[in-house]
Amino acid sequence: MLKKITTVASVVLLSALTACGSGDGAGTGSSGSGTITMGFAQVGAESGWRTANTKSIQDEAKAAGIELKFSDAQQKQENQIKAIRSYIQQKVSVIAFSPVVETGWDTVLQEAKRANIPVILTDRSIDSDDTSLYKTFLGSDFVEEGRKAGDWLVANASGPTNVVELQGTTGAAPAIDRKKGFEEKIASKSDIKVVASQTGDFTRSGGKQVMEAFLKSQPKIDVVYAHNDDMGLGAIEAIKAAGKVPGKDIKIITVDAVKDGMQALANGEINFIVECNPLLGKQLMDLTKKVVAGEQVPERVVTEEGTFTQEQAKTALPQRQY
Ligand code: GYE
Repeated sequence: MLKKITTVASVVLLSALTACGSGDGAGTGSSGSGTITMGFAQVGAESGWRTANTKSIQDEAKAAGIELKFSDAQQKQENQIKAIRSYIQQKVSVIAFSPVVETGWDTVLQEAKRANIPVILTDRSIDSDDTSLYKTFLGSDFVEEGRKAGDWLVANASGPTNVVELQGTTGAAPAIDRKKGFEEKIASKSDIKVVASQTGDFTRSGGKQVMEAFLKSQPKIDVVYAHNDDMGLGAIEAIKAAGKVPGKDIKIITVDAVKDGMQALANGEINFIVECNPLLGKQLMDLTKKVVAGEQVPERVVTEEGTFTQEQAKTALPQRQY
């Protein structure tokens, strides 16, 4: 349907070497027919971002002639581990996945390593000391995204400002890092305070529910910082239901910049969005081909992204692809 942007990211070479020091490559790396097979263990279908990410991976696998085995873990680590084990059994050429949470991956990734199947992390990373468990990590700098959100608030807040935070999935890299980067920046202004912070699981319904509770328990809320658009959109519903005006009575900052978020920004209901680009499919397939060919790949590939104000959203919306 839609053509993919191919210039979404820049390659940052933190190291000229692959993350795997052993240099054992991908084995034969392809099935008997010579076709590369990829087992992809997706997080779930929790947000507009995820929908766009899944489509990008499916479209670009097709375009690259890579046979894709795709699974949706419904935001549960145990499901992702099961999917990875089944890909090992099926002897795929490459396993790629977006880890729902940061920790608890070493055992299953050691199994993949023993089977000589290379692993590529995409979108979210893992927290492990053993960098030989994966070849490369392709995705955004989530701490930087949090910093951009914090910078905007520091520049735009006037007087004592009470913030409520809607966190992403507990234990997920983007939830941990977006919180961290934001806190780092607002620390410079003592009158900006996070008065409540809770997970909305990156979903619209989660954001709505948590915001309803915040509106009841917090006497003064000036700003919502939501770790993604979907939770921000859920918060908008809760704010309206409480008889307040989103974007005016309560300002809203989100991350992602998917179409629904950008529309709300252009309409004045969200005040600022930090972009996080989901179109990782093309780069993932390029990296996969290199890894299978035994070529060296950078250990980290960072996605390039910006931010949007309400005026910028109005201009960008007609060309927005997702
Ligand atoms: O921001 C959120 C999704 O991991 C970057 O996951 C991704 C995040 C994205 O559910 O909308």
